[in-house]
Amino acid sequence: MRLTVLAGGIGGSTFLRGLLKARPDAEITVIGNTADDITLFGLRVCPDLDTVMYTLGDGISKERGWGREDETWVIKEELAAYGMEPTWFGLGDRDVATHLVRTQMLDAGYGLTAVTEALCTRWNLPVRLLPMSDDRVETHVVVDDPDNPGTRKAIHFQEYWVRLHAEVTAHKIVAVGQEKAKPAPGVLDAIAECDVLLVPPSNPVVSVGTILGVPGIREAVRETAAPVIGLSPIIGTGPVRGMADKVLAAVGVQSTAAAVAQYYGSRAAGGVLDGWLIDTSDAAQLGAIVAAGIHAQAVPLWMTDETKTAAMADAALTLAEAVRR
Ligand code: FO1
Repeated sequence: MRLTVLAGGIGGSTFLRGLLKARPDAEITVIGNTADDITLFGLRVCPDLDTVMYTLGDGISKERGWGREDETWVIKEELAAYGMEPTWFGLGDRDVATHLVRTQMLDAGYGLTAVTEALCTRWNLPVRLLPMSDDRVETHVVVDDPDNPGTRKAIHFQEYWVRLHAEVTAHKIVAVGQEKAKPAPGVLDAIAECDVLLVPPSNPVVSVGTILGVPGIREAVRETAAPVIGLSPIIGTGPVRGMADKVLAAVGVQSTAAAVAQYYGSRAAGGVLDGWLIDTSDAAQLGAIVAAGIHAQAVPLWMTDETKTAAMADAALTLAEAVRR
């Protein structure tokens, strides 16, 4: 069975571990979000690609959910001693090696797809990991400028997320460069040729939204013969993890399972979803989702361990067969 998954960082990676447990023999292609990427100290950092790679390659820090296990921070300390900014982004020594390899290959003219394939070779990934695009797309967030009251400024998503903990109002989310970006090699085929396309509980705006926003990708999702099944990243009115609710507000979407389903939209009504899984505690929202033209089911969605996540993945694949046209 060929499965394609549009994944962000931590939520997407956690879901993928459950999917692999549920379907160990499936051929899985992950289309990873690259709009979180940032260049720091001359190094290109790809947080969502690295989180998938480290998680499925068993190198991830389980405590942090990002970066490496058994990490040390000497380079970070030395950079701070030189007064180098930013100091708010945690670059671990092991992680820096990944960024050195990536940056060296990019500078040699390789595209991000080839670089990602080379990095993943070391990690023996059980999936094929593709960046959404080889072109640069960077999410920036428009916030109030504390130094000039009454004015606003755009900051990199990582500064909003890591330095400001998404605690300030995001007036606007802008994926810089997205309109000129092209889907990376293999991305459109992976969407057209899979048996089921899955949208895991990643951030619908700055992870899945930025993938769908690459010209050609949303259209390919709408046209694929495969059922498109999503899992809600929101339970109750809060995100399963992370701060999805903060960026949903920026795009005027309520932080509920039904509102996110409507944000993605049913395929029949011009959106991308055929089916949507919500948590059992949100079952009262099923009617609204079905009324929006999306098949829906309420199952436990807390990814507290791999067995529970595997059950969610299984439920998504079962719903896919139920809605297959
Ligand atoms: N997240 C943090 O909250 N603090 C950090 O210092 C941090 C560093 C970091 C370094 C490499 C990397 O791949 C990810 C890192 N993240 C950090 C997570 C990152 O901000 C998020 O994984 C995504 O960008 C949002 O999904």
